[in-house]
Amino acid sequence: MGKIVLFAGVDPLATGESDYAWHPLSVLTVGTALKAAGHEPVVIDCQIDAGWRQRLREQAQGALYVGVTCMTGPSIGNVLEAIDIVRAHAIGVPVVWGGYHASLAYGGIVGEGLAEVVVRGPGEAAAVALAELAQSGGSLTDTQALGRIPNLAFTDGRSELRGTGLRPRVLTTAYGFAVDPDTLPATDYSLVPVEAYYTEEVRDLSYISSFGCPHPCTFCSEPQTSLRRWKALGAERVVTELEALWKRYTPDQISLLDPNFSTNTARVIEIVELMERRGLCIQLRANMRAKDVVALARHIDLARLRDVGFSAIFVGCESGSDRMLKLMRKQATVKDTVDGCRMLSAAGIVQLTSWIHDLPEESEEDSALTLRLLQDLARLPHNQQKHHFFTPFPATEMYEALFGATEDDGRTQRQWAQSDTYAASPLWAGRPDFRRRVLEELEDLQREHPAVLVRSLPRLAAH
Ligand code: B12
Repeated sequence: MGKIVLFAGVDPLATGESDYAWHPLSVLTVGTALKAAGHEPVVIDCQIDAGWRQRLREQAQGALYVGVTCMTGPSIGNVLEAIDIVRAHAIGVPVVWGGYHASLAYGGIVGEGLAEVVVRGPGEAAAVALAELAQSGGSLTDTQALGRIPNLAFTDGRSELRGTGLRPRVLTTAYGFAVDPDTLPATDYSLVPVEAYYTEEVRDLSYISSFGCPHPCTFCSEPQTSLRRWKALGAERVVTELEALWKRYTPDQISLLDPNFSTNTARVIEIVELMERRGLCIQLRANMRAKDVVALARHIDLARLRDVGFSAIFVGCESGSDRMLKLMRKQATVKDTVDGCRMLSAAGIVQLTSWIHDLPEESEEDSALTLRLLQDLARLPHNQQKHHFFTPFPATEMYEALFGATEDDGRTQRQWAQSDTYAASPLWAGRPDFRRRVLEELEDLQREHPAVLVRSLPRLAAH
């Protein structure tokens, strides 16, 4: 069985988004599937490996393929550098690009000839099928063989008229999202040196228990990747795995990176009850919608969540204007945000709220409503806020309303690498005066409540 090199390009330390490294679940899940199928995955993560370029140069030689992954934004630059290394030092070794950015901007990647194959969406089965194809002497440019593997994009070398000109023709295979995750093996963390991600201040371990999201929010890419479906590991398995990870790797917190951990409130309650029955208290952080928090509180005292370890809940609030929430199809109201935050606060749980400013069509009045709400929430115990300026992400409804179909936009990956919600992206500078005014108000808020604004404020575009 052959070697597959998996390169993780997301580097929040380099961009200042985080002061600790995050375990790269994207390549861990794919690597786990490859290992379970008898292959030899080698993970290279630029976050924790300063010598990654040299290691990649050596490891890529003789690999069945090199898989790369990243999100839209600066980490694309790392992936492009990794691809250059493979092309220069492992001639003939194919490149397979998967993950969030590739799933959304696959047309551009294939069109630029950066990867032989793009894997769209869930990648475990495709990664194994590609390894088997390469192992059996097949080629990752054999369009007939590729055509039999779901979730791929590639070119047959022909050209077609797209957008403003002739581009390589992009072929895609059927897109599947609905594999039962309970059939997947438990993520094999031994593929990375888990403790190398810990710092003196925090020993954080990443874990994921469910995939996809049923909501149609227009700024978010999840509706495109999950097709608004949701699938989850059963409560019993989640609790058993969390307990094992807690004991084996002794983190001081586990981050549940589900797009929306609370999609099924009955599952959340089952998890809490199982943890209670097993006498567990594991420090947990999770994403929940405010509306789900309110729904949960109808069936369970939120203090029970806190008592089994739920210490911080990330809540995507986005705006304090119902008009904007409706426009972005958030399927929730400002009242949900207020109620959800108050309930978490009363239970002693930190609310890590996230906000988007200068949305398209956002008026001064909408913005004033948001700023007023921020003031109110900042007075709640355990309220924290993270602020972003709107940046359109590929294939989202909002991006396509502004620029037309992502597949035809002609953007290069170098251009996409400039996408950034903190440092003002040249892809979308927004309204500078609007942003300046919001920043002034946020600076006032920060002076008044320094502990509430957890990250540095977003920056304006440089002129
Ligand atoms: C954890 C996380 C982070 C962590 C990343 C940690 C890390 N080392 O990976 C941090 C906090 C750093 C982060 C940052 C950002 N994030 Co983020 N993040 C997430 C989150 C919560 C979970 C991602 C995850 O690990 N999923 C679990 C894994 C298993 O899923 P996966 O990566 O998709 O992998 C599967 C497939 O894609 C595929 N696959 C993946 N890679 C590969 C590779 C190969 C070779 C193959 C074959 C297959 C394959 O197979 C896997 C298994 O099925 C998501 C999800 C969400 N909806 O909220 C957002 C999300 C991915 N992030 C998002 C955004 C917008 C960002 C930021 C751009 C925000 C910003 N600051 O502007 C930054 C960019 C970071 C950077 N520097 O590039 C968006 C994605 C937008 C996009 N177009 O990429 C999401 C979807 C959130 C949202 N709803 O908008 N993020």
